[in-house]
Amino acid sequence: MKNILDAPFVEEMKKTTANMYRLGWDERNGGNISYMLDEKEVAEYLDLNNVIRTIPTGFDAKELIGKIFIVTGTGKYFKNVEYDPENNLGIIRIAEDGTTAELLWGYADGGKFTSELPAHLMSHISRLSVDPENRVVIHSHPTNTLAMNYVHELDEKKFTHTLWEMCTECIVVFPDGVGVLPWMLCGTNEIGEATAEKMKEFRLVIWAMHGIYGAGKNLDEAFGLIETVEKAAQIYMLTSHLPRINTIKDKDMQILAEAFGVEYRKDFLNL
Ligand code: 2HA
Ligand code: ZN
Repeated sequence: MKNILDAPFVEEMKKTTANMYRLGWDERNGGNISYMLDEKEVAEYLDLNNVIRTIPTGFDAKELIGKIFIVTGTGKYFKNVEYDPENNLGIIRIAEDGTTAELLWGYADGGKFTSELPAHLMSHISRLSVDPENRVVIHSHPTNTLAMNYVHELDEKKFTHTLWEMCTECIVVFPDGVGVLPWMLCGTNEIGEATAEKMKEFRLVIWAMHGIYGAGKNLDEAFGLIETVEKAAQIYMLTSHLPRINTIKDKDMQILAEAFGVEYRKDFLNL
């Protein structure tokens, strides 16, 4: 059996959480990540018959029975993951009943998965229904994205349109746009269900005045989506109080989307 601390997926989680912490997006215990792993790969590092303990999830994820995820721990700090993965991360498998998580590794101090597990697992189910390759869901509190929530209308079309206008590549990176949820209580099944509903349509979902969710087939893709939104939001926050002299026009965005051959939300442009 190989050493789990050398597993590429543990290494990736360490690097991603450290990176996000240093970008200032994941203060204290802010943010969480879930990453679906390949059973055969995990079996190189862990005895899959050895369940350390079981933890109720509080909802039914029958679509994910048997699936294995590496997930950040509740109350844990992204800052600390790289130094102490075994306490700050856990590897769980969704049990046969669909409502229990079997701990295969991690949460070594008796901890458990993020309080946002419902939003994560329900989002996995939604994304998998439209993209069987989806593996990763990331939640984060990126600074400018959050700032923009306070000064921009929280309308999906208007919010996406503004982000697309802020950098030439935005419409190419997230042609499907950004879903927006109103402020809601976090950590609940309700916000999980609302996020998952949006995730059928969008890979990015804003939680108003809280943060963002991004989904993708790997950590790079999910992170890169959030990073691109955050960059656009930064340009917006640097310029929105100044007279606008130039802009990317809707026609330009259409030309871009067509040149790159992406399926974009035509109804989000005013052509
Ligand atoms: O895990 O970000 O939304 C801390 C959070 C909750
Ligand atoms: Zn949060």
